[in-house]
Amino acid sequence: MRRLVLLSLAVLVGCAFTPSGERGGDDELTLDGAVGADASDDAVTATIDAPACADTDGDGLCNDVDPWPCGATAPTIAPMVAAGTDVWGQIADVSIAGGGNTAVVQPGAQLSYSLTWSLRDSDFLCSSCQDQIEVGLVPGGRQRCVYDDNPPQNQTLTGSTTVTMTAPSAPGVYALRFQLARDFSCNAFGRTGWWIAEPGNDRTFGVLCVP
Ligand SMILES: [Ca+2]
Ligand SMILES: [Ca+2]
Repeated sequence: MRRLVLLSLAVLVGCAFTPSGERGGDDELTLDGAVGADASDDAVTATIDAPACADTDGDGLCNDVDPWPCGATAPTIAPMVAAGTDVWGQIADVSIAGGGNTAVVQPGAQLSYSLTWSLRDSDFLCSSCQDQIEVGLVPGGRQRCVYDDNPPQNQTLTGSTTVTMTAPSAPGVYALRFQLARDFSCNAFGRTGWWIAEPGNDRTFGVLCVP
């Protein structure tokens, strides 16, 4: 029993070992119970050199075991993000590649994210206006509209959609954001960028880390 416990401890120490450089060069692990027939001659001392590894964000965790290789930890993104008054929109239930609203994606990888959108147009001055909910990356640009129609007046519409995309090729942190638009259509007059201006951080519904 003692041998099992000590071995488990050794494994734990091994897992927690982080070659950050903070602990200097060599680290010593004492593996009791690793060899020998009885506890008295079990003790061996193994010296382990810190393995070289890529640690892009310098937090002491190698990239291949770092759950968020773009900083200490993934940012916390609100599960529902809303904007607007006369034309109100909301994005919720965001799942990137089957996970939550933050994800590590490899450069240039194909991925998809799903979301639930809601929209209410209570602007009585323009009952014939078309509305759009645009989504895209900042930095990176608009991807598409998840809503593009003239909604019934002052009713909350809701729908779900999945957006497929190619991850950026350059390492970095990219925000998924939405913009409310009132163009004639999503691509009126060949427009492919954001309506009026790139949306700010208050319209972030997801974050991608490209290591
Ligand atoms: Ca790291
Ligand atoms: Ca990290």
